[in-house]
This record gives sequence, structure tokens and C-alpha cells, in this order.
Amino acid sequence: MGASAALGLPEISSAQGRPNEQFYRFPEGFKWGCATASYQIEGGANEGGRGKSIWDTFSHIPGKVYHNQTGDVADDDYHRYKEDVQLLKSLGATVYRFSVAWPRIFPEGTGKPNPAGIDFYSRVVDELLANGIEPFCTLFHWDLPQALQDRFGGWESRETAKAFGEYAGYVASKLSDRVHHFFTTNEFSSFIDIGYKDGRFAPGLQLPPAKLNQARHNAVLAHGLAVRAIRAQGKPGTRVGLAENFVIAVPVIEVEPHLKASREATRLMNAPYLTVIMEGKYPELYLRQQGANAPKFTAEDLAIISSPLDFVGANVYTPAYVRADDKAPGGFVRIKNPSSYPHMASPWLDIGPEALYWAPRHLGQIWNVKEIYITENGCSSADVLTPDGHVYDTDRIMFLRNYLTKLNRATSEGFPVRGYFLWSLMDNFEWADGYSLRFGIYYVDFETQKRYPKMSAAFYREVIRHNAVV
Ligand code: PNW
Repeated sequence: MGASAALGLPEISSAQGRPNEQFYRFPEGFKWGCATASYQIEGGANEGGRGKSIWDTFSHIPGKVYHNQTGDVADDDYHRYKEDVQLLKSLGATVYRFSVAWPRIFPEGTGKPNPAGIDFYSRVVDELLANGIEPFCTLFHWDLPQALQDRFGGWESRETAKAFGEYAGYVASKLSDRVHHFFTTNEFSSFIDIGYKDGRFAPGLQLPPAKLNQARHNAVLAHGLAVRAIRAQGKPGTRVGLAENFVIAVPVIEVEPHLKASREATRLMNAPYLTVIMEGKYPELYLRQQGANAPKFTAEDLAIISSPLDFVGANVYTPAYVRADDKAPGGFVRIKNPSSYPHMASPWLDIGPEALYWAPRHLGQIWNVKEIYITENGCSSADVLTPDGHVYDTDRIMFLRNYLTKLNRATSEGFPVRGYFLWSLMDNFEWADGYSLRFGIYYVDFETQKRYPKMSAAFYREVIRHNAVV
């Protein structure tokens, strides 16, 4: 008889205390990397023939960004990209998601391409490949050419959607010999709803509902036009998808009727973006709810918008808890305990690891998506650099380990997640929050541009090395 039994305790099975990596392994060949975005890291705002973007304009308007900070210099990645590729390499990353600044390629939004622009990204791609890292390219991460805002009102016009298609096709024609995965747009709700409804992001507008819905429509149309242009102008075999922070309905209790409600909620809460893209039509209830403010569109628009995708990328940060309710429209209600719900340094960044399980499950179960990437996941922490150059970001490690454990549940259940891009490689220009909120696993001293690996970088390196949660 063992000691435990003698004490009346259960025998310790051989599984107890076994290291995580024996349980929480990811599928063979799972891709691990980091994500960044052009305006947030590049700097070099006036170099290489780059035109102005709406974020240059916006960040230079006093009062729009924390302490009036701008992306003029940011991480100076425009000059330090080789060093930044080494940061990825030292993590053991096999993939990297970066974005192309449209105004570097077409300084006026349309017309004549600027050769120095594409040349910069071509060099970045070569540097990644030389270091064994596969490039994943986002075509629009919010830095709209200012010229398109001036000429057409930006996303208020279909002209911008058409221009995006042309730009996307052009980039694919130049990079698809080496880049095999393209994301059209990043996060419709961020650049449309925050930029054209709340006004907290560039261009800082507050459109009334009908105009807002039309801008949303133009944005998904732009995505569809880009999908087609990339297929037409990219090398055969070029794969295309998008990176979307769709609202992830998490059933507050994981039993019926809440499960069904969470699927309905996911479809409805994403009606103007992911749902119309995946289903080729706006949900009836959405159109009824919008009434006279509903977007105007043609059947041809819907066909373009729902052009088939090779994969879907999910940016996963927060859960949207829902409960079933027969009497509510759509059969669900979104709920939250407002004051005590825990969040990270960004006030909006509610901690909800299960979002990283439900994102792939909904994509798989609602829309039968066959290839999924987590295109962003990560968090802001109030990081402190110690005098000897360390950052002990235990809260970020807690966040990542818990989210990754839920992602592992998704892959274990067979949802087809193929890779994970941590947001972000290094601290950067966090939009309206400027440099006040740090999302990196490398700490950046913005005075010296020196990069320091945080404790979370060491954690992520071990995750990658073991292909498992550790
Ligand atoms: C994403 N929200 O934005 C973006 O893709 C990144 O550029 C950004 O740096 C990162 O997440 C961290 O913020 C979001 O309010 C902006 O729920 C706002 C929200 C979510 C994501």
C-alpha cells in the first residue's frame, strides 16, 4: 500500500505533475510567429517617396493621440528591419505577419507606383526568407493614403474600394513569387467603426448611420475586389484571406440553449463584416434592424464580397459573453459584469482565454472554415525595465499561457488552426494610445531604439521550441 492510500488520499497517478508540454502539444508543423503593422513600427515617414496616410494627418492634430505622439519614427523598423528579423529568429519563429503601407506603394493612392516602396518590402521579404521565416503579408492595416481621403472621402466612397483592389493586385504581382499568404484587410470594425463612427482613430469622423453602413459596405467590397485582384495578378497558388477581429460570442454556460445562441450571436454581431463575407448576404434581421439606414448594394457586390477564401485569420483579444433569450432579437443577449471584470493595461482588453477556443470553433462550425490562423493575440502590460535591462511581465505570461491553453483545446478537438501570430513582436505605436501602452514581447526604449527581450519572449521561445503550452 502506498503512502497516499495509507493516509486515505488517492494514489498519485503517473499523469499528475507531468510537464505541460506532454499534454498541451500543438499539431505537427504548427506555425508560430509574431505580427506587426506598418504605421505602428516603421517610421521613415518621409523616406523612400512615401505619401502621407490618414494616420500621419490624424496623429499630427493636437489632442488626437496620447501626448500628441506620432508614428514619424515609431520603432524605426524602416531602417532596422534586419535587426528586427533577428529578434524573430531568436524566438525560433517560423512565420511573420507584417503589413505593407499603401502610401509607400502608391503615394497618391492610385496612379503610378513608387518603385522605392515595393523595393523596401521586397528587401524585408528577402531578409525573412534568408533567415528561414515565412512572410505573411497584410495589405491594409489602416494607413489609408491621405490622397484618397481628400479626393473621395476615403471609405465613404466605392472609389477607394476600387483603388484598393488595384493596389492589392499590384503588390501581389510583385511579391507573390516569395510571399504565399496575403491578408486583404485588418479589422474592419477598428478602421471603420472607430475611425468613421467614434472618431477616435483616423480620419476622426462621426458619420450618421446610413453613411456609416455604406462605408462598412465599401470596406468589405474592397476586400472582395482585392481577393479577386490577388488571384488574377498573383502567381498561381497564392493564398488569400483576411485578418478580422470578429466579435466572438462565448456561451456564458457551455450547454444548450446557450451554445446555439452563441452561434446566432456571432452571425448577427458580425453581420456587416465577416458574416456577409462568409455567407454572401447580409442577415435579414440586420437589414431589418438598419431599416432606411441599411447599405445600398447590388447582387454583383455581394458576389464580389463573398469571393471564396483560402483561409480566415482571427485577431483574438476579448470574449463577448452571451446568454440565450427567446424574447431577444436573434435569441441572445450580450452580458457583462461591468465593474469587476478583469482586464489588462488597455481598459478594453478584458481577459477571456476562452475567446481563443471559441474563435476557431465558430469559424469551423458556423462557416465551415478549413484553414484558420490566429493573426493576432497578445496584451498590453505596464512593463517596467529594471536597471539591469529586464522586464518581468508575469501578467503577460499569465495571459498568453491561459489563452494558448484554450487554443490547444481547439486544435485538440480538430478545429483546423494552422498557426499563431503573437501581437506583437515589440512595443510600438498603439494608435490613439501612442507609446503609452506596450504590447511587445520585446521592450523598446523609444529614446535609444534599443530592444530588450521581456520575460514573455523567453516564455514564447519555449512554447515554440516545444510546440506546446509550457
Ligand atoms: C488590434 N478593441 O486593434 C490591431 O490590429 C493592432 O493594430 C493593435 O495594436 C492591437 O489590436 C492592440 O490594440 C484593436 O477596442 C483595437 O476591442 C481595438 C480593439 C481591438 C483590437
